[in-house]
Amino acid sequence: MFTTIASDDHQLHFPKGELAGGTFVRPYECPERWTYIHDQLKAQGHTEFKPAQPLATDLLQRVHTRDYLQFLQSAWSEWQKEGFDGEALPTVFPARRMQQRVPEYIDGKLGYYAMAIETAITAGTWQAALSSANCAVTAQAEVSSGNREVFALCRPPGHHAAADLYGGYCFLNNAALAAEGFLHNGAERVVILDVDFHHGNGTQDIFYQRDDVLFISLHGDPVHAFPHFLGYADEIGEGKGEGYNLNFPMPPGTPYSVWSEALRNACRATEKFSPDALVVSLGVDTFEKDPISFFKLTSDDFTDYGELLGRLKLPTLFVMEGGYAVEEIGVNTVNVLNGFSAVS
Ligand code: SP5
Ligand code: ZN
Repeated sequence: MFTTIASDDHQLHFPKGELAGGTFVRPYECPERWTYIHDQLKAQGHTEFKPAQPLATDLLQRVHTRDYLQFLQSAWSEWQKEGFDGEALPTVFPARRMQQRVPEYIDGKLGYYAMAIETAITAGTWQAALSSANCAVTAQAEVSSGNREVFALCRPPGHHAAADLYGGYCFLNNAALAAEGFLHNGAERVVILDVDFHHGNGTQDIFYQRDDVLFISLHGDPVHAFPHFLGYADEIGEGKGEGYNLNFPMPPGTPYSVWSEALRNACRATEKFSPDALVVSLGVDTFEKDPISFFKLTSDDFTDYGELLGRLKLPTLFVMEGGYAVEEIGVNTVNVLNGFSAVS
């Protein structure tokens, strides 16, 4: 039975709008995602829930810059001070051939720190993001103290957030914080395996020059898929991090037969690295019915790959990332955990 670390604070982040396809739509990343997963965990006997402890605070500055953390905390009040009616969204960016300096005015700050514009900042966003990070680090502590079945039900997700970038529904990088937690608790090497449909650009960037965290990501080819500007196969790490970043971009329509071969390769690389802990960035937007993604995994495939992960026999932490087929998100997520349990 899995122990789940979760926080009701996720509800504090519920933007009304997301710019998609040229119109404002209700955000795909919505509070019901959490509820469907929560309810399915209970329905399938994973009845142990523990609250998040404020354990992320000490680790935040290992992952994020001081100025970025300050920005996230004050963005909503700075936006409100201007008397704007809507939610805080960026409109202008430090693109090529422009200054990379932090402006003072909130419009400029939003553009400076954003990597995408679909993600609104609202009144409760900081508290929700901080609690989500606390879920991840509390869950990491639970694994470090010997629990073999731990799930961090994080919302908002984290893998698109870099040291000083938010977007793609992410603000604080929960998986990166958990990896830092493992290192702080005595681990020498950690693997972060990102199976969300989207490339974990934030996580990759955070550990790109390091050899103590191997980052592996299976995702939609950036030529076709968000976040479009990172996630190519030739991104292998830099400096002493060279060789410690592994990307498996895959094309539209990719079925489980192909995806699972990439996962087997990822598992071999994980075993070769011989980590003390494994963090799984668990997005279930690889599902065939996901509204914004293009892989073709079925609900049963999630159970199957949960087993592949269980066979690694590593201290493992599952951290929730994406998944937008809301009615099936609970079943698909719990299937991974059940597959893992069945063999571990
Ligand atoms: C954590 C996570 O999964 N973040 C994903 C953020 C994706 N945001 C923008 C996606 C735009 C996709 N547009 C494709 C529409 C196809 N109908
Ligand atoms: Zn995703």
